[in-house]
Amino acid sequence: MKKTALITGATSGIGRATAHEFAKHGINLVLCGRRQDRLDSVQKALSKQTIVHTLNFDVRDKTQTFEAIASLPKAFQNIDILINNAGNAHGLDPIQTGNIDDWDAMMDINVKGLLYVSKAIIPGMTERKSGHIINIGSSAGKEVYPNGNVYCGSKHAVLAITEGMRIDLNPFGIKVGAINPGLVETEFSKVRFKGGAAADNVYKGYKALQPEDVADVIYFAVSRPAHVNIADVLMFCTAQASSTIVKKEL
Ligand code: NDP
Ligand code: 8X3
Repeated sequence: MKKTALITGATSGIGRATAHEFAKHGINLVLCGRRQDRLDSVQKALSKQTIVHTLNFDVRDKTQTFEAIASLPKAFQNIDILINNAGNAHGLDPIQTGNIDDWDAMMDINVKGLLYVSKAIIPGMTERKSGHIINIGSSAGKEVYPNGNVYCGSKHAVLAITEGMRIDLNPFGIKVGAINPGLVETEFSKVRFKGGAAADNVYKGYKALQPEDVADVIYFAVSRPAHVNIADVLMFCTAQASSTIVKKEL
């Protein structure tokens, strides 16, 4: 029986690469994001390999989130795998000068959005007594770095929520885990620095993780035997030793 995965943030970066990886393995896909043109192009690219349904909603908006997931056609309603990936950093500022709209965005998207999507999907999983949830955390969820304050807080919350989910969903045989990458070359820094020049330098002078590297690990986690749950993964590129130590050759 083919499995169905719902991936948030499938229009870019890690989410899109995961959609490609899952499609290669014939997993049915529900791809989510806000940019319809991107959803259309990913759907077009992957429809040759598997069946794909797209949902356009903002995870910050709980009504939109619940309505979108409730609208799934029958063939896509039973979500076996949930990849809670949508999220970003907004800004990189000391706490005393941080921007409140950036703080709202990070807590609303990375934390509350993950909760809304999970709340819409988990009842089906508990009813069927099966399922697999992978939350995309970050090395920023394990270690706080200068000016990372609220983004790190949002990713620490993702890790705490992941543990809580694993405990509460244990009686239902639902697997829950977190994949926590360090620097990955995606649109992440363009969003963090609002398209500013600072984004251009983030991945210079070393080979950062590529979104496909993270997608490989996500697929590894979802393809383990039924009795194996990959609970927590921290992954860095070779040049990175911690949030603040990156060997660069400039
Ligand atoms: P990208 O910016 O490339 O992708 C972010 C994705 O999230 C997009 O598909 C975007 O879709 C979606 N998204 C953002 N905001 C919303 C929203 N309000 N509602 C719905 N979807 C939203 O970044 P990455 O691929 O790098 O990031 C994916 C995840 O990985 C994030 O949770 C990030 O924190 C985490 N991460 C990233 C690392 C990195 O260095 N890149 C390292 C560690 C973790 P759209 O704009 O179409 O809505
Ligand atoms: C993204 C990695 O180091 O920019 O979560 O926080 S970092």
